[in-house]
Amino acid sequence: MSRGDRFLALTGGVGGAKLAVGLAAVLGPDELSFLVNTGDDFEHLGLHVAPDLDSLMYALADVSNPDTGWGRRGETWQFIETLRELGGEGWFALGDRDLAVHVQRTVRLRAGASLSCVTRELNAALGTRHAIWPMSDDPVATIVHTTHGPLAFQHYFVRERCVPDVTGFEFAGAGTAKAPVAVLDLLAAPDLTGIILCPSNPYVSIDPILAVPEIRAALRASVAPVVAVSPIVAGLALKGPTAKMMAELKVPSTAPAVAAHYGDLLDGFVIDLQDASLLETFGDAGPAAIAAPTVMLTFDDKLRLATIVIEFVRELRASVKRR
Ligand code: FO1
Repeated sequence: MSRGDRFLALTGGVGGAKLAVGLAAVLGPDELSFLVNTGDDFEHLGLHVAPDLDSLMYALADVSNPDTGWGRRGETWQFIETLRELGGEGWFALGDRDLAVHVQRTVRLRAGASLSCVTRELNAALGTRHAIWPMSDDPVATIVHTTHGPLAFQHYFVRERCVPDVTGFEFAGAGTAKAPVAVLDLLAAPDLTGIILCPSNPYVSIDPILAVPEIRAALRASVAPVVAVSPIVAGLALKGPTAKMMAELKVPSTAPAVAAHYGDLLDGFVIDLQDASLLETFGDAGPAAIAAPTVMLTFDDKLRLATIVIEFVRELRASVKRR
């Protein structure tokens, strides 16, 4: 049932992709586009690896590994096992089928195609239907500052298993990175319905996107409400190191602290039913807040949350007078 809605969803990889699957099941390709973090991208073994773009692509194509959230279901590992036997760099597990995606992406980038273009080609080949945009075609690298010194994102996340205490984050290149023009056009559209921040890590999945100046300015200027879904439930992150990072940054690991992190960018915030008692902490000055079942284990969970979030956004669009 198309209502002429237009939504943009900002997401990282694993956690955000769950809601993305629900949103894509409810909204058609003409109603929903995705803007994805590329701060996790890195050059590895001579290949351009784009974990969040791939996690979203695999999730929307329904080929993702349900146990890890990254990589492909039914993957084989002959390449990485052989590389390890040869004494090569084996800490980042590239599956055989996944490897083909990185090779193809790298070949196309070296031939002069933009990351947006290659992303479109790969998604067309895997049969996803919704537009997926990298936050920029320009390189942006998330650097995690830790008590052990600065670490490139994948070195912190995978090689060091998120063990070092974090002290801050840097998004190298973000300040001069250009956003995709189509995304800026969508954000400036007078009929944009809403902007959804998926339940991804606010520090290393959503913040890198917001660090691109054109994107942050366009979000602020948009007529559409910005609604975030909390990745923190009952003080814990459902996936990944968000709660650990918050503790190390001396921020309470609570859903309201996530809303406070996004600050006045937000018009709406969705917390889990388990945190419903915290709704009263959102005063009149803050974003409108609702509680919903945000834990997504099954496809039905994803569909249910997406339906609630979309309805919440529509209500805010109708009622909230924008800046
Ligand atoms: N995450 C891991 O924890 N270990 C891995 O070996 C690993 C390999 C990997 C390969 C391709 C890919 O696209 C993602 C991969 N990830 C792996 C996930 C990825 O590092 C993170 O989930 C994201 O960067 C955080 O959003």
